[in-house]
Amino acid sequence: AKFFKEPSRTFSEYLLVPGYSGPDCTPDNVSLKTPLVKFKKGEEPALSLNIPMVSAVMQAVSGEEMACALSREGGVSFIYGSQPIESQAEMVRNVKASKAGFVGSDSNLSLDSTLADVLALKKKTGHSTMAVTDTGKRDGKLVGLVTSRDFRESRMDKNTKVKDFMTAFDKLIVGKDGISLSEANDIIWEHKLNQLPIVDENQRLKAFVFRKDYDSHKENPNELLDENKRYIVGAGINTRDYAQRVPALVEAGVDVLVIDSSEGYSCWQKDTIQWVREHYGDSVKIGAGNVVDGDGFRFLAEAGADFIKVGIGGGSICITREQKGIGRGQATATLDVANARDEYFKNTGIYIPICSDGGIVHDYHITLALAFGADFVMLGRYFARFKEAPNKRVSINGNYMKEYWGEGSARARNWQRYDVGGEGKMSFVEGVDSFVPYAGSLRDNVALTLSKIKHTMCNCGCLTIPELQRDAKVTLVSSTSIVEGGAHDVVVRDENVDAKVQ
Ligand code: MZP
Repeated sequence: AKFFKEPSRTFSEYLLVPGYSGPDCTPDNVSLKTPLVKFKKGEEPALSLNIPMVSAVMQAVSGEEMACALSREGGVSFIYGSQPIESQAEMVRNVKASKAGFVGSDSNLSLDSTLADVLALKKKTGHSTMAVTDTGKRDGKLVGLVTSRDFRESRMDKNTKVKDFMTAFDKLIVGKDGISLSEANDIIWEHKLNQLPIVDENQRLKAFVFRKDYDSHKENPNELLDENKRYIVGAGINTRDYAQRVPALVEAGVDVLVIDSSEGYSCWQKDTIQWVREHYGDSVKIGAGNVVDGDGFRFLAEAGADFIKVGIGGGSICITREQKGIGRGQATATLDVANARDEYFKNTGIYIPICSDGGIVHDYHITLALAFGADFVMLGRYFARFKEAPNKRVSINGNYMKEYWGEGSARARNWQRYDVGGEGKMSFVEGVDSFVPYAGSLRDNVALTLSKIKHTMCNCGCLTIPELQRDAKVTLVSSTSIVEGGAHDVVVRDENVDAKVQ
């Protein structure tokens, strides 16, 4: 056997050492833009992310709502592939048909405006969704949300009023009919929501109430849209049914594919990429993985992958290392693959982005992954906690939790992800079924995470991800200094315990 000289390590074993921060080194000046697919030296990638975060190809994580919410913040979701081809394609189609941009109350639309007014404004602005207030002034009052689907599905008279046709949504979440505006606002503030959908007795959406300070009409500067102001969305595929699945996803408008597999250094991945190239040339973008060393990277790079995912066994719900004894510490794997990527770029002039997938526990792990050479990270547990994830919210001992299960668990039964040829069935589980604490809206949480990443980058004296990859100083920490990193040698104040002044 070949033995690696160094032990494989995880992100928790490292810290960043500050670099010089000049006067321009402020969070506002940090850009987190990063390539999603490969590009030639001197050229721009066909697809980039505005934030270095994508959501995992998992049933518990990446559905339609997640895809819209994450794209709105500048990242991309990969809609899970462990479902029938038609339903996955339908999800992609719905994301592409979803809104892209708001017309706020300054549009002068009101609930009393007619369909003709809305259509005229829609045409003028090119937006497919509109937020409509009851007053035409931005005063935080009742707001309706109108999507293009409402218009398609309805055969309404052009004189129909907005308040009468905002009923065409087919999915819903929270809220109840007959709620007063002040009640709605209380709920919004209590639960730190940005918006509260109001549904009728048939659970169909009637309206949204927005938080008072919610700037519904202002574009998010990170929002990720390609042509026609549509959200960018990805989808996972496998190495068995790609000849049927890929055409359906492409027809639905998918922007980028990824072969979702626990082990990507295989002939099956090469065959899948080749099939895509034969049928679509370079017009369909396809990532591959997962690999954990330079050999795996070079194989998939030669096979034509547009990006390459790194990571085996580090996922929070993953028991692959226990079950099969394969894997590698995520920090070491990322560094090794990043070095192979840089070498490949030097030799060929082609830059292939790499994605560190799984095992991100703290926000600073993302910054470390980038410093270790990742171009972006894929997260499952992190996104599964949000209300936009398709998993159920449950209450356990009075605490809200979200269900989170691995693709290799008996619940997901995604044998294709663990396919090593032979008969198509699951022989043993490689993932668990679990819960994660509910954390509210994606938007609030992602904003906080990005703020931490930007602050850390400023401490390192870096304003871009390539600068961080090049200039970051990283130190290994001893187990004793890890203890020093938390609160220590103090009794942390417990709010439930009274401290009487003596
Ligand atoms: P995490 O963000 O929850 O730590 O890890 C998410 C990643 O774990 C996924 O993107 C995928 O690569 C991997 N995964 C998903 N299901 C399993 C499993 O059941 C798994 N073993 O390892």
